[in-house]
This record gives sequence, C-alpha cells and structure tokens, in this order.
Amino acid sequence: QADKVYLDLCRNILEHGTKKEDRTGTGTISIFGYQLRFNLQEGFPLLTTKRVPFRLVATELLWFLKGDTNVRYLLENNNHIWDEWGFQKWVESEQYDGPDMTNFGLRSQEDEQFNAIYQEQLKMYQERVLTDDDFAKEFGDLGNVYGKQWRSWEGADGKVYDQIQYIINEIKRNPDSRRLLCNAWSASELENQQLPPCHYAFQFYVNEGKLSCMFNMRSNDVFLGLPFNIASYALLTHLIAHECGLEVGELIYSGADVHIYSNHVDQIKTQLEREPRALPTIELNRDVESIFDFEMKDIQLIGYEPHSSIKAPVAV
Ligand code: DHF
Ligand code: TMP
Repeated sequence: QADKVYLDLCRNILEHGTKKEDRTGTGTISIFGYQLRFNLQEGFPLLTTKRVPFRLVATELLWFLKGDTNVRYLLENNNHIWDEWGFQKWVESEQYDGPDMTNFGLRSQEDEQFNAIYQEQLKMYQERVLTDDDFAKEFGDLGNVYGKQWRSWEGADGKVYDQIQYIINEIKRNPDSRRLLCNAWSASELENQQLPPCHYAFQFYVNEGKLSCMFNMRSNDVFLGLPFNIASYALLTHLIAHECGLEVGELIYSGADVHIYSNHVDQIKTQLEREPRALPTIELNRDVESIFDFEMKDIQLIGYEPHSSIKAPVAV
C-alpha cells in the first residue's frame, strides 16, 4: 500500500512532469502539488520495493529531537546522509586551502580523477569533525537547521521556544487543538542555514484516540529524499503517540515542487517493475516514557524484507 501510492507518484511525474532546471545543475522532471496518505495502522510505511536504510532514518530523527545541528553526532552514529552539506561549508570557508572543490557534487560524478581527490578531502573532513572539537564546532554545524528550529526556536522577543514540547503538552492537555504545529521555516534564518528546510512544517491531529500527522515539503527529491521523509514522520508520529498514550492514525504528505532528478530516472524505472511486499511494523521500548529519551536500541523494526537497494548520486 505504501509502495503503491509512492510508485503512483513516480509514474505520475514520469508521465505528466515537465523538465525543470535546478540549483544543483542536475536537472529534474517536476510537478507542483501532490498529496499522499498512509494509514499507519496498516504497517510502518518503509518502502519495500527498494531497501531504505531505517537506521539512518531513525538516527537522523533522534538528532533532530536532540536539538542537534552538528553532523558530528551523525558521524558518530555512522550516518553520512548530511556529510556533503557540512563539507560544503568547510570548503567554501576562508580557512580551507586544499584542492579546489568548486561544484564538487557534479564534478565528482563526471570526473574520475577529481572524485578520488574529493573522496580524500571528504575523508579528512569527517576525521576532523570527529576528533577536533573546535573544527567540529565551526564546520560540523549546519546552522539553524531542523534541530534548532524544532527545539529552540528563537523568537523576536529573544526567548527560546521548544515547539516539540509544546505539541506534546498540548496533545495531553487539549487534544482537540488545531494548533499542534511545528514550523521550521524562518525568513530571518535562511542565511544561517546550510540548506533551508525542505520539510518545513508539520501538524498533528487527534481524533478517536488516534494521532495523525501531516507534513509539508516545499521541495522533494522523490527517489532519495521522499522514502526517508515518509519513514521519518511515521516514526515521529509513533514516538509522540507512544508518549501521549494514543494509537497511530494517518500520515499525510503534502509536497510542492516534487521532482525526479534526471540521473535517477533509470533507478525509478527499475523500482517500478518490482512487486511490493508486506510492510514491516515498529515496536518501541515501553519503559521509555519521554520521546527525548529514546535511543536507537529502543526502536525495533520488525519484519522488513525489502527488495535490494538501488544506488543513486545525491545532488548537492
Ligand atoms: N539533497 C538532495 N538533492 N536530495 C535529498 O534527498 C537530500 N536529502 C538530504 C539533504 N540534502 C538533499 C537529507 N536526507 C540520502 C537520503 C536522505 C538524505 C540525504 C541523503 C541518501 O543518499 N540516501 C541513500 C543511502 C545513503 C547511505 O547509505 O549512506 C539511499 O539510497 O537511500
Ligand atoms: P533546494 O533547496 O534547491 O530545493 O534543494 C534541496 C533538495 O533536497 C531538493 O531536491 C529536495 C531535497 N530534499 C528532500 O527531498 N528531502 C529532504 O529531507 C531534504 C533535506 C532535502
């Protein structure tokens, strides 16, 4: 079911999407405006038509929930999905004096020789973030991205607001609220973010003892980003339902510029030929009460037997 609606979206883009250039210089096929719905009672919506690395989804979400914005935590957990954006900050800084890394994302795909040099520099960057505190503080930090906006939003009044705690308190006290919302988009922060939020807002809804979530994306990489984004918000809904003593309801995705990168089209076509399998389920450690205390070991994915993974380059 989760795979079906996802693959329908892919087919829709391939059939009705139009060519659109983009910031990264890769080129996309794009549509504007699309909604997906997942009934979380029917299973955990982790795609089965390719392997989606759940551990990376979960450690990224725990990183957001800690309020952390530094890739050091991700590296310590062997999660490399944000490396390119930290590395970009480093090589564009005045202190970087290694080989020219201009446009490293595209060049590393096209130029074998450059790729070797890039991989070497990237490795040095990762090593320094892990071992050098001052370096990590300056160049491992992605700026005021999700973790900061979710947990310590800075108001015009100079005060700091925890949007996740607010949501949890309100769900417990006033579940009919229509203000169970977290906003990551801030006009005044765009310059201080290595990548302005793609999933920029989400809202919860409680009815008949079930917790539903709707999340909004201004821009969505359908092949690499979207399977992660669906699983991440599904997990967040499970975690909040767990703390608030609710069942899970529906997950609703709302995307604006929904695109397939030109160098992902063959991979999508491969995936479209595959038969969806049964969805896994999720089990959370009952002994953990606060969602802020969850660790990877408290989150179990059960019965995940996907088709093999499909590799694709990420556009930087
Ligand atoms: N930029 C772009 N162009 N697309 C994105 O999806 C994206 N996502 C970001 C940051 N910037 C982005 C954060 N999330 C991967 C998945 C999610 C993600 C970043 C990267 C990714 O590359 N996934 C691979 C596996 C990577 C691995 O095993 O390390 C995949 O096959 O799903
Ligand atoms: P943009 O800032 O020019 O829109 O580029 C961001 C790209 O990253 C775009 O392809 C969307 C993609 N993306 C996702 O699809 N999901 C995510 O969670 C993130 C962070 C990025």
